[in-house]
Amino acid sequence: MSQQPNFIPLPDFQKFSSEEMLSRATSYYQNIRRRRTVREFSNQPFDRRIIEQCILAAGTAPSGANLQPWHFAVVESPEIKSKIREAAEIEEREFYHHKAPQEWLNALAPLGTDEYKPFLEIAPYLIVVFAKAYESLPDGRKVKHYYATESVGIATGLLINGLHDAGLATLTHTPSPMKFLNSILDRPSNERPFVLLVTGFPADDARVPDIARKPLEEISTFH
Ligand code: IYR
Repeated sequence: MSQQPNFIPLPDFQKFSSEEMLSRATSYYQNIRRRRTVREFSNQPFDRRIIEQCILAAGTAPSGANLQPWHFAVVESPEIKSKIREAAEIEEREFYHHKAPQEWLNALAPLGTDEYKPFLEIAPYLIVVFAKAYESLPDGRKVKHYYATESVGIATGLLINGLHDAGLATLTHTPSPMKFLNSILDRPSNERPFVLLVTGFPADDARVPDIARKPLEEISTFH
């Protein structure tokens, strides 16, 4: 038996004048263009409620059949951060010295990345985003999640945007493979690590690669 839909009037939609819309869109762009992926973090702590609000924001993302196929594991414990660093560096050593084809290493060269991941211990929080391919019900049945990867990607975008807007820097880190995160964080097998978001203030002397974003003409067509 499928459930009947239940509709309510659209709540809280805001309408603005045309000028205000343009001004808001411009401000949004001017703010988000300041976001840079940072690899040099300060250990300065900050209020955990900031992360909680950003996770709530991420949880508003559209998702396949509204099944909300995400889990956000927030790591603050120095012991767990050390375990994650150790496991990630094992994978990364393998990647940089054996697995990565030269073409991939060439593509990464402008970013100056390597197998050392001190930020995994320095930054105050690591947010591990998991994607759930299905939900396991208590009776053992499985509920399939549709478009789980796309949905979690959108939620992660909202999360990154929220953290940036709150005045924090992030690094989207994907040690590969990162199944070790399930065992370290004791997450069930229906959850697949999607991305690890290193979150904190940039180090005072943080530097970022001198790279640019593509212009509007290159990333869009209007039909
Ligand atoms: N996971 C590795 C390699 C890496 C891959 C991509 I694609 C990047 O944009 C950056 C790094 C690492 O974190 O160093």
